[in-house]
Amino acid sequence: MAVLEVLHFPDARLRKKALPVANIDSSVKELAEHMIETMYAENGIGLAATQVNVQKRVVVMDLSITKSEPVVMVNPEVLTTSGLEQMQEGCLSVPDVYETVERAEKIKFHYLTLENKLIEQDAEGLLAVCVQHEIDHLNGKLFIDYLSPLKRNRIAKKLEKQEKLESQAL
Ligand code: GNR
Ligand code: NI
Repeated sequence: MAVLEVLHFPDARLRKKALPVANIDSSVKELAEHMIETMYAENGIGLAATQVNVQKRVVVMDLSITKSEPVVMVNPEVLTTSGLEQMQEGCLSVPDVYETVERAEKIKFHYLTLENKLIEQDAEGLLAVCVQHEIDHLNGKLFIDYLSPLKRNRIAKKLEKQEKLESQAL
């Protein structure tokens, strides 16, 4: 297993659109393993392949308190939505930024497991937010895209400055 590097906004690679997985082969299984380890190492509740510079539609998630129930979602898709809800979001690719985003309150979604089984599920609350957040990543979209351009530019400046300082400290 390995902890992969997580790309940070405004890295242009976060804007690439991931391609559907045609075959759930050993490379996809290995990617999922590495992504789970990376998610735990970074204390995230979810991670999309785009964030580790892989353009495949693979997401991992673990909303359990014990961090012992990883879920791998291949080719996840939202099927239907209802309602709107605001929630404070964060992102491993936008460190230390927490902002309120409005999304669908309830969703029906589906995905393939690593065993190639199609799972259809209803979600609300944090799971619904997380699924929408991760599918956005696969489409090259970030939660800060829902904010005003002024706010987003301020965040870009702040993160660029921070990365510069961190690279000097090494
Ligand atoms: O760890 C994460 N927490 C989180 C909190 C609120 C809404 C979405 C998220 S996802 C985020 C991990 C991440 O960046 N996934 O892409
Ligand atoms: Ni994210």
